[in-house]
Amino acid sequence: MHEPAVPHLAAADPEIAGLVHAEARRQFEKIRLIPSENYVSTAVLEATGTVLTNKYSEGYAGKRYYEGQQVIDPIETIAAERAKALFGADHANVQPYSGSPANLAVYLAFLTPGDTILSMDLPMGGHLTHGSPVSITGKWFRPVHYGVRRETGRVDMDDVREIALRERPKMIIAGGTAIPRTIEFAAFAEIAREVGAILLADMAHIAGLVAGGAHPTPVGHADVVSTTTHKTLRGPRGAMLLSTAEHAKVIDKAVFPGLQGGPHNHTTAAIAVALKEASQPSFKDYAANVVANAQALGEALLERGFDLVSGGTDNHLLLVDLTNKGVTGKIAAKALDAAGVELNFNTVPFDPRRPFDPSGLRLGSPAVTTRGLGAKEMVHIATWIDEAVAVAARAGSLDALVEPEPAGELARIAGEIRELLTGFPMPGYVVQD
Ligand code: DSN
Repeated sequence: MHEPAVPHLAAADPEIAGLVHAEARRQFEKIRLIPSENYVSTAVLEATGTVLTNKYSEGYAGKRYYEGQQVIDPIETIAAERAKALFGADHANVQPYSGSPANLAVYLAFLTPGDTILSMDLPMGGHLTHGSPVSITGKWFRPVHYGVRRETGRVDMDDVREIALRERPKMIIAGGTAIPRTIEFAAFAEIAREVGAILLADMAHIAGLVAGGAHPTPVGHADVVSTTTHKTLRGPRGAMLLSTAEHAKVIDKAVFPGLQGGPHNHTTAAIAVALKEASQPSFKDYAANVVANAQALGEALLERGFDLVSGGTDNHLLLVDLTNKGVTGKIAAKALDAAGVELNFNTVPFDPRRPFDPSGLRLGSPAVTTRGLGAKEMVHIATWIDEAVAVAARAGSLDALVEPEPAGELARIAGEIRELLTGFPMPGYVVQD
């Protein structure tokens, strides 16, 4: 059942309490490979469930628009100071509600509608808020994009420089959501300086690796760094903006009153707790293990004939092109979910298929690493993925997955996974039945 226990919720609203327990159990019994997800500690869970949710605090510590900030001010100050210390930044704003508003605040701080931005194209591994045509950032600004090279699956910094010199963007964004290789922040900074652009580093996916020393930091290179707090960083759902002292004021004004109202104080407290956890020596081991596990999983998948974009990974994330397996990402992801392996279908660079039914899968190691799984288990996981993808390919359609033969085979794998995971405790769940 869910831990901490929710007896009052169970009494007041058994329907929702039942669903909370069901989700806790689902998370316990599945191999969770969505690279942007994790398991937070019980301390972080507790912080998110406190009376801090009752308080409005528009403004910043010492300058609020509501009374009664005697406790909230120190909480937000502690969170910001911990963020600055952990990442070595001059300034931290811990109020953004999540990654998209954090990025939007940066646009508001530095750009006016119609300005050009240079960022990674969404189908190449970028993010919606990096100028996708369906996002406000693509509708109100003028995005130009870089991608990866077809032969290498990697960003070529000469290509980025060439586009920047041609298009003269006002802002360059480094980072994305499906990048399996090291992001060259220093090279991005050099290009940004050359063309007089602001550099925004979106390190949402890799913030925990940066904190744990397993990926080079963008701090010291980028003018502004945006990050969510709930991915590899292993905090509550939220976000932060880090900046140089020069940009502190304009960033703060953009977040509030520019874009948002009152900060979510229970989230701020939980961010502070997560940042304290991330500053402990054990977090360095976690970050190193995240990368080691992703690489072990990648090797085991390559041995089973899977085609990895860029041939492997430097970080927590793997992008698999399933074209050679004769099955689409969507059918494979659905089959894997039934088999107890949770990941997401994803476009691969130069994907000929549509985003809602693309050629690839995106997977990663943060959550399984938090559970304590290691290199040996990564080989088991690769075997199960291989088996489930083969079932999906034989079935050939979503409808056929529920027929007795594929469904039985997928249920067999799910049973083996449940068995394995009983040996790996999960914060947020206690086995009771
Ligand atoms: N939705 C996040 C991800 O899964 O990568 C990005 O915002």
